[in-house]
Amino acid sequence: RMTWQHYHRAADMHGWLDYLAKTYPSVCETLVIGNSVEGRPLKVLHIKGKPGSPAMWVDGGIHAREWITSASVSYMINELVENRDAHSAWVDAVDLYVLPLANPDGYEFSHAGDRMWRKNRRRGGGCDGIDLNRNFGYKWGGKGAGPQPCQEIYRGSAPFSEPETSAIQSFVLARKASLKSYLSFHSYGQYVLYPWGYDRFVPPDHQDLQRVGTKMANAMRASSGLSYTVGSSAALLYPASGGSDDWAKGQAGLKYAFTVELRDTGRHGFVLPSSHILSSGKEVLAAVRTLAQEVAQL
Ligand code: 0X9
Ligand code: ZN
Repeated sequence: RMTWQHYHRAADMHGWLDYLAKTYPSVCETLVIGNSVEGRPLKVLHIKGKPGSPAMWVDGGIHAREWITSASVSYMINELVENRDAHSAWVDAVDLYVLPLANPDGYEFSHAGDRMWRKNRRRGGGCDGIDLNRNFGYKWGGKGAGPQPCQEIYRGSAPFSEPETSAIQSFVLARKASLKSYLSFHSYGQYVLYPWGYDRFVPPDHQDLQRVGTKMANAMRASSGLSYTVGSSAALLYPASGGSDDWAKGQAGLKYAFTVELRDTGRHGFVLPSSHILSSGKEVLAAVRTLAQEVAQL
């Protein structure tokens, strides 16, 4: 069982995913899609829909210090598995693939070493770590991604040089016929962002993304009362190339690619008190439900 009073360590979260799969084998299964630089599993929970359902990808924790994302995504998982009947109207209609801890080494380092760590834990000569959200292979190495290992936004030596991004790439490409959406949770700022992130352009179907993004933001506000700003990533935030969302849309061809920046708007920033886990988790559930309804045309 998991509690929502505090943030958990990586081994705890992984053990709990295995417990869910063991306890509810008809509802979900765990899939190890690869291993991190330090050898931790990249563990996906597949929450099964009816056979032939459209599939969705959800990840949290690409950035180590953004603890609220892994905790909130875990809350959503728990709700959908332990209390599936309450959500079956939409959970039956989609195949959900959820990776709560996309950067387990960085997450652990942010607990035991440096609370403000962002990157993965690839060892370098002078500085350690690659920014996994600059390492995806669409417009890799463009604006807002650094060539120097000591930068917080270091892109790595090549697209998908890191096992964490490369595992996501392989998994998504293998299922790209059924995957319809890609949703990455980050913090902070309270934004619903859609491509492009690499520069201030929008894709041809940007009106669909704006419409669905607005629905997600409305659902989150209905859940918690907090406001989320919707818009294209580079225009609203800053240009940053090599992100997961741009790759999912631009290369893998998944129409609905979003990055959601969870709470807050700067008071606590990355160091968000654990008292927010429950209400942030409910927002995540509301956002994913809204996207599922769109993807499954409910
Ligand atoms: O800069 C990032 O990677 C994200 N913000 S964060 O504060 N969590 O680091 C925003 C990413 C938006 N998407 C792209 N730029 N592709
Ligand atoms: Zn982030």
